[in-house]
Order: sequence, then C-alpha cells, then structure tokens
Amino acid sequence: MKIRVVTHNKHKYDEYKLLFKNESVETEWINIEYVEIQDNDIENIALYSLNILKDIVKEPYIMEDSGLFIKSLNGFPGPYSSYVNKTIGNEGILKLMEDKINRDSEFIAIIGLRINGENYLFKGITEGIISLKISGNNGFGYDPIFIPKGQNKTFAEMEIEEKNMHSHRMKAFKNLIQFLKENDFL
Ligand code: ITT
Repeated sequence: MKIRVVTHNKHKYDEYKLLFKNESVETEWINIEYVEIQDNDIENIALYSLNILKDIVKEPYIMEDSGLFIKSLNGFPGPYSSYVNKTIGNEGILKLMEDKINRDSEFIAIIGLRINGENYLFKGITEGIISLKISGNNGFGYDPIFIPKGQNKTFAEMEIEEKNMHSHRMKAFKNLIQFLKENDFL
C-alpha cells in the first residue's frame, strides 16, 4: 500500500516516512499549495483540509494539523501555532513564559485520512514542559523548547527515531495504523 503525505513541512514528512517504513508502508511526499482555514479547533481545520484535497490528491492520503497548547497561557498558541512560530518564534514564547511557574504544555496532532471516499481523524497528545532556554538543533518549530514528560532533553536534542518514540505525531499515527489494520487496509 502507498499513502500520500500532504504537508509543506519536510521535517513532518521525514518523521512520517520513518513511522510508515516501520509498518512497511510506502509513502509519497505531496507538497502543494492549498487553502488552510483558520479555526479555534484543529479538528475542524483537518476536516476542512481533507475535503479541499480530495479533488487534488489521489487517495489514500493523510494530512495533519497540530499545535502546542501551553497551560499557563490558556492554550496559546494552539491552533495558531504555525503563525506564532513564524512571527514571535521560540524566543517570543520564552519571553511570554518568563514569570510563569507552571510550564506544563501539550503537543496535539490530528491526522486526517482520506480513504475509499471517506474522511477519518486520529488524535495524539504528548504532555511535557516548556524549557527555560532554547536547546538543540534537530527538528522544527517548537522542538527546541519542548521537553516531553519523563525525559530530560528537548525534542530538538533528539534524533528522529527518539522523537518518534515520544511525539504526538507518533501517537496519532498509532491510532491511524490500528484503524488501517482493523479495516483490512493493511
Ligand atoms: P503543514 O500544515 O503544511 O503540514 P505546518 O508546519 O504549517 O505544515 P501545522 O499547520 O500543523 O504544520 O502547524 C503546526 C505548527 O505547530 C508547526 O508549524 C510548528 O510550529 C508546530 N509543531 C507541530 N508539531 C510540531 C513538532 O513535532 N515539533 C515542533 N513544532 C511542532
């Protein structure tokens, strides 16, 4: 089976490529321009994108909407993670967190799957904390400031294999694989 992975983000694709490889599923990176809506709910964003893509991308395909939700900032940047990352970046987030004692946060990923003319969503959540300083050079986005629960380094200090053992993406992916197996697609 081959699954198309729709994303502009090469790092995201590389993480999926490895996850799918371990399940012996072939992948193809689809990097195309399409309209992404803004909404307070990342599940709505994923569903909307799935529907837009159905006339453009051959099935089966997945896309993902994800975000970082910081407790003491009432869930900010959440659905606006991509925009906030491009504008104030990790330094901006650390600044907003300067006087915060509670540094709990969650990464949430929603994978949208289109197969046999139907849409499906799969969720993954990884709890962690916002680090006190930026560290690590791997990965993308908020990786240099996110330490997953039970670990002592940021995602950006991990190789892809190690990040894939803890990430929200991997957890949503596991739910996706379970669905594909249960429904005899795999
Ligand atoms: P596509 O929409 O094209 O897939 P994107 O990077 O814009 O790529 P999102 O719209 O899902 O992805 O935005 C999620 C943002 O949240 C992303 O740009 C990062 O800033 C952040 N993010 C999500 N997952 C992350 C991860 O595993 N590590 C670090 N930052 C992450």
